[in-house]
Amino acid sequence: MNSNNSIACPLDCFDTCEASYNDGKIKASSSHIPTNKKLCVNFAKLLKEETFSTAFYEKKEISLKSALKILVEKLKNTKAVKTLYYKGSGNLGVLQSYPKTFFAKYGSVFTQGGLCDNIGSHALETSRGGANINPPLEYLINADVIICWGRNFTVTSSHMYKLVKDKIFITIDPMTTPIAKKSELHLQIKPKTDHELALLLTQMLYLNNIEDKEFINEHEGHKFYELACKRSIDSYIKTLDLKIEDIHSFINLIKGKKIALMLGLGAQKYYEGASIFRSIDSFAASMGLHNTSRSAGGVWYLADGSYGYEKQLSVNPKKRVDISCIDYSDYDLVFIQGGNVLVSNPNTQKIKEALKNTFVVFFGTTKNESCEYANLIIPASTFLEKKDVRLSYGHEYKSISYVHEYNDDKISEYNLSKYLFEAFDYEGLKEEEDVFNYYKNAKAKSFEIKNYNFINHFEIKNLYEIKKENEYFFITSKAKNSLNSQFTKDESVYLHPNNIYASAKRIKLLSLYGSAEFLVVLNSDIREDCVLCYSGNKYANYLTPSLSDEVAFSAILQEVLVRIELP
Ligand SMILES: Nc1nc2c(c(=O)[nH]1)N[C@H]1C(S)=C(S)[C@@H](COP(=O)(O)OP(=O)(O)OC[C@H]3O[C@@H](n4cnc5c(=O)[nH]c(N)nc54)[C@H](O)[C@@H]3O)O[C@H]1N2
Ligand SMILES: Nc1nc2c(c(=O)[nH]1)N[C@H]1C(S)=C(S)[C@@H](COP(=O)(O)OP(=O)(O)OC[C@H]3O[C@@H](n4cnc5c(=O)[nH]c(N)nc54)[C@H](O)[C@@H]3O)O[C@H]1N2
Ligand code: SF4
Ligand SMILES: [Mo]
Repeated sequence: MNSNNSIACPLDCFDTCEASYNDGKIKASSSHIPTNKKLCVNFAKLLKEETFSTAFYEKKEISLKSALKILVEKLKNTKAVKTLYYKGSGNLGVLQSYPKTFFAKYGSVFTQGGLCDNIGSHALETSRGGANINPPLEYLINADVIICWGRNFTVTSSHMYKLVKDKIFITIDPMTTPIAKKSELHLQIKPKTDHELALLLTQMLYLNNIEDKEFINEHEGHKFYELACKRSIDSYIKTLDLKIEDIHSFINLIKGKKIALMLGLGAQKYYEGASIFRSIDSFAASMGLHNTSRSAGGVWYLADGSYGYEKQLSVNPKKRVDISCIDYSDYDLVFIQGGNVLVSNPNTQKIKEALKNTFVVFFGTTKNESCEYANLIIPASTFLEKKDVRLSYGHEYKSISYVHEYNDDKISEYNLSKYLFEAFDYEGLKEEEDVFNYYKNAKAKSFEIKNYNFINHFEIKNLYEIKKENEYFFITSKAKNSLNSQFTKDESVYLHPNNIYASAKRIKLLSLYGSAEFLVVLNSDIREDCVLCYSGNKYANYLTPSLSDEVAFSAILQEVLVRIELP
């Protein structure tokens, strides 16, 4: 399938598209099933993006050679335990992990947990005996009804959506997303009430006698049902802000049908996000979605794309620090690869202050907000200038990139690692060709879920119980025309037109963790008790907590309530 002219889209996206490169012309692949002859607006922007053409030291242009010398000198004169290695998700190719192998050997502190799917992934791994994997794409195509639960399906995986666009959809989301508008049923629940909905729906499965008795008996699933029965149907309906008719409609739509459940990040961005996620997955298990005798439907999430491969660049750093609570000023040198910490990580104000007090090395392709604080910028080769393999977290099709353009003023992740290994006289760097060929040719183990564990106990502090009248839930999710902090900038806050601040041009949002001003945009797709800022909004994370969740060391970007003031 992959000829030597193929290119993999490097962006952090479910679809993992593939294209071809001929004499500078780029064309979407027709043989890569998810791509299906189309690329997206973000890919088009990536191609037009202005990338670094030189290195910088203290904001002055220098040669790549000088920049690498400064890096080596700095690393040699700094205690390794006082350095931090940070990898963002600007390029998701497998070879992007090469620098990890140097920094682990050198002794840098690494991050643990994540800003993204990690809480949900931890939950699914806990329930499913260690594996977070998706069923084959064919099972999605064979489903009758697709439930989008906290996943902005048409926007964040537009190619996967196009493969199934004519199915019946149900959406569970506090926002009226585009897929909610296309759905037969939209359950517009309050944020952070998904566990309650999962319990209510489980009760209804049993009442309608449509639970998967065989799977439940085999895996002690009755304990989850007992948990579900601790509250009455009426009391769930009240706190969820739904009507009982909605729940009957849900059951009628799924009865006797092949169901695919598309899980997104939405329900897991909270302190007890793992328990919330396990509740949803246990509901799915009660419906029989993990029953191995199925050949249609199942549960999809941001799966571990490398599951079933022998990890080629895995490392074992001596120390790790939670990504959501890094104090950058604890380190004498911070190496940031392919990330925009100032915009993407929680508690922007704290990061801003801390970055001023350390030596920051930025290794990336383009200028971003974090570069403002970089003492040294090392220009990374773009995805057209290096080879790589992309494994997908959305489906089982990988895509391959060969080298199509050349530029000696930049350096690839492999070549930087090679340079550093040599400068430090380290041994053991794996050959780029070997790692590339392994991932290109190896076939991952096939899909299976072993030893399913239903959740049977949790304690969750409900945000709606502590929310005051003048406070709002803070929703922060993905936008169509940007890829996290890359490409289009949207610095607005979105409010429902009935919000008492609807007539203001600008407002200030305040949380326990910080405050910032925003331009106001009105949109009736948002619940009246919520406000929304898209990912990449450079003010959004002034409001979010630098705290980790209960079990996965990960960011809890929506475990926060906000107040509004006029600026
Ligand atoms: N165009 C585009 N595509 C992208 C990205 C991008 O930036 N732009 N980013 C990529 C990345 S990094 C990722 S991780 C994926 C993420 O893809 P998705 O999982 O689709 O990501 P989100 O947009 O964060 O959240 C999904 C939905 O959760 C809803 N939500 C918020 N709170 C709750 C809640 O409490 N309960 C429920 N049920 N729903 C809730 C939001 O309203 C939103 O519609 O997308 C990838 N694809
Ligand atoms: N408020 C809020 N915050 C969020 C989110 C949200 O929904 N709301 N979403 C979170 C999620 S899910 C994620 S995944 C993170 C993403 O956050 P980040 O990891 O910060 O990712 P990006 O914003 O895409 O920044 C990527 C940077 O990588 C660099 N880059 C691109 N290609 C390459 C390359 O080939 N090599 C190197 N070395 N560098 C490259 C570019 O310079 C670019 O600026 O943000 C998280 N933060
Ligand atoms: S849909 Fe995703 S993978 Fe496909 S081209 Fe766009 S950003 Fe890349
Ligand atoms: Mo993400």
